[in-house]
Amino acid sequence: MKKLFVLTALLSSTSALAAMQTITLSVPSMNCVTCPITVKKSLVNVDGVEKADVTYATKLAIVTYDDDKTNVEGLVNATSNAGYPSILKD
Ligand SMILES: [Cu+2]
Repeated sequence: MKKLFVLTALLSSTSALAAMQTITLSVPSMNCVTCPITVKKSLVNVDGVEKADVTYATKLAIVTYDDDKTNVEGLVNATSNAGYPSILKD
């Protein structure tokens, strides 16, 4: 019985890891060094976002999120609502 419980816990933690996604968004309207702060804040406030690295020099946002909780559209909406429209970079 105990073994079964451990196995179940192991399987559910594996599927939680599998749900993490990392994408790169292009945020062309960032025009100064403080813009990334606003963009990053908008992204990390989205439920499910674990990490957001936003760089002014490249105008890119690299976002790690749980795809059970949000998706690309949710991330794009978050930056757009903060005044910085973004698009998925592939
Ligand atoms: Cu700025």
